[in-house]
Amino acid sequence: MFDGSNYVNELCEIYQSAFTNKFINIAMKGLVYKSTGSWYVVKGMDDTFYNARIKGKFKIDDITSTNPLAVGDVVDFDKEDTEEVGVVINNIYSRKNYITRQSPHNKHQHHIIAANLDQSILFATLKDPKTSSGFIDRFLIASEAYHVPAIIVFNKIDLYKKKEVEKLEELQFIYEKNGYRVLAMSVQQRIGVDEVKDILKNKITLISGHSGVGKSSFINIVFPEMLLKTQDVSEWSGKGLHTTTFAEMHDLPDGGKIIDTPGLREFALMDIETNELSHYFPEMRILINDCRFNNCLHIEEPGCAVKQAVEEGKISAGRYISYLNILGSIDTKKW
Ligand SMILES: Nc1nc2c(ncn2[C@@H]2O[C@H](COP(=O)(O)OP(=O)(O)OP(=O)(O)O)[C@@H](O)[C@H]2O)c(=O)[nH]1
Ligand SMILES: [Mg+2]
Ligand SMILES: [Zn+2]
Repeated sequence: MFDGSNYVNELCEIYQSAFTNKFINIAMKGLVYKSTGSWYVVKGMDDTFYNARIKGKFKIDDITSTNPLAVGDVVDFDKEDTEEVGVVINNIYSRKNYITRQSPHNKHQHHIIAANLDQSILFATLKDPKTSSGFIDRFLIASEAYHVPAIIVFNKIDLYKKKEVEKLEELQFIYEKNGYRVLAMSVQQRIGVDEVKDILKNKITLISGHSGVGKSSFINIVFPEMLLKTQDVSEWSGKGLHTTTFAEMHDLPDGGKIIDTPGLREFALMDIETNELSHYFPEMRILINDCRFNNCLHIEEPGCAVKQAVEEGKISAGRYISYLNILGSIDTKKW
């Protein structure tokens, strides 16, 4: 397995030797810890945080994105002579991976959530607010497509009544069967938090999910030294009241890094072709070669192994419905 922290560390070491030899005295390599879209916070090799801007246009990874630079990017920067506080980023290193979503302003543009990740944890809740299975599936597909291992954590289990507990068991069964790790947690009651904390050790982890699911609360509870802003549940209106405004990376005291993100309202997928969608459902991926037609979209085609597995209950009906919904939403227009 390719380890993100090693990747970043290696790049950093290469630079450090140049830096300590006073090879270059104002240029430095760093890691983006915060990105607002117009300015950035970068941690340099000297362990100092710098406010940074970018100069010129960057385009890497061959995608059109609204933000050229994201949390997790490895960059080179210069200390500006004219401005004492700020530094200027002049190079981005190619990314090991990244997760994007559709830009809220332009549906044909990507918005990069974070780069160079070891894993992503999706925080979901079945109450206050409710995370739909469709949202979970979209997130998992993006993680599959960008090769970022995904874990699902259901938070706020203290609020779950019989109905939600049954739903949790059902979802846990379905996702675990498909190879995803699923954990149940209550940040408020301190149930299951240590298990989630253990997953973070020495990894770069993206924490994602709807607004109000408890991402920042979790980070505050397990790493009290970091105290981030959280929102009061009574203020949760479900209407874009995001307390975490920008994605931000934090160093964990025992090694590793965590990226807190603003709540996502929806998760629209980018750049996925209709004929490759089923490849991102592990339970469908293994059956694709058994379909009669090699261009089978698993809708109404005769001899479809996926459809048969759904009928036999081997593939969950809910996951198949997600598949059909996502298939229907894929924009086939090329821009
Ligand atoms: N009952 C209950 N409430 C919780 C739990 N975890 C968090 N909360 C509450 O949920 C509310 C939202 O928590 P946040 O941590 O701000 O949520 P967030 O995911 O960071 O939200 P955004 O920053 O908007 O994306 C706060 O009032 C928390 O106190 C839990 O396990 N149980
Ligand atoms: Mg938050
Ligand atoms: Zn098929």
